[in-house]
Amino acid sequence: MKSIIVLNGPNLNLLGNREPEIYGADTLADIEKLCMKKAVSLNIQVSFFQSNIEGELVNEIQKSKNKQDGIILNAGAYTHTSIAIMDALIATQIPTIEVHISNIYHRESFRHVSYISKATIGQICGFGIYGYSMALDAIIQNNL
Ligand code: CA2
Repeated sequence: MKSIIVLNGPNLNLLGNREPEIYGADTLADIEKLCMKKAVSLNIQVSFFQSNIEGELVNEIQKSKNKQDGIILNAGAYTHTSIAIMDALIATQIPTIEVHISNIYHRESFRHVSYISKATIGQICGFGIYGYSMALDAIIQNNL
């Protein structure tokens, strides 16, 4: 059975508490529930990790090598700054899809740049938490 890890970066643990006009009212627990449901329908295993710390996300990406078949990654604000996360993804060579809840291209110009997209298959943004479910579909359709 294929195994996918869903990684969430800084402040995504706060979802549902603030800025619902941008991120909606759903929480991180709701994202995990949605992914679990999708995983059942796709007959895959899914696991989750969230951290506010860049190095912990790098560690988790490194640990995924030879354990995970794919990564779904919302790196939060590290998307726009982190060469370290980009390098970890390139080093591990695991197929990765980048997800953003909001449409980053409708927002401030500093959010229009993604360092990690250099290391990912593709990006899904602007569809709220359903982007995670779409990413699981896409990574399986991509025939890892
Ligand atoms: O749209 C996304 O998913 C983002 O990755 C979310 C990041 C943001 O820095 C990216 O530019 C786009 C921020 C997540 C912070 O989420 C919060 C949720 C509630 C309250 C405060 C922040």
